[in-house]
Amino acid sequence: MSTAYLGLGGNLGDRLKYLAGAVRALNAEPGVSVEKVSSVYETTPVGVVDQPVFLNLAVQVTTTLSARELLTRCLQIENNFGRVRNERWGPRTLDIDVLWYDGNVVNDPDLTLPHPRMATRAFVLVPLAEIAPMLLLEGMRIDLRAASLDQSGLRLLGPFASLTE
Ligand code: GSY
Repeated sequence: MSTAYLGLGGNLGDRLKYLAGAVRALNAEPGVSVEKVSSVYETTPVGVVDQPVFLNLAVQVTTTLSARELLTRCLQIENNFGRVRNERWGPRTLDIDVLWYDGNVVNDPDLTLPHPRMATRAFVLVPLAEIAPMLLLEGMRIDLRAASLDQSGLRLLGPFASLTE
């Protein structure tokens, strides 16, 4: 059994409904069990800034799938939620990034682990620090790394369960 952390986000349509549906869909995947879900944050877009604000959260899963199989299932769930891949950094109904998988380091064209941009993104690290504060990224605890980032673009909406029940 492996442990993985995923970052979820979206900035089109009923963002909360898509996030809730994605968490449910992940948990319904054979070989995947969602163990922890962070709070939901509304976050200012990073990269292409002229687009709607995002909702972001992080989840911990345990899984019997390989990292690549898990990535494939995440891409399938994105597609099922109407994700259309137009612009690389553009708006999307749902994005699911595999952030970390058992501490594995992978540098393949289709999969990079840990996720290459997670260390500098407050919209990834702040939710992740809630559910995995002691996780080490390049030898530094996630919660300390998150605390060192500018969090002015983040607004805590509340616990996932209370927003989606
Ligand atoms: O990498 C995920 C998609 N994405 C996001 C996001 O999820 N949240 C925020 N705040 N900005 C983003 N820019 C991109 S691309």
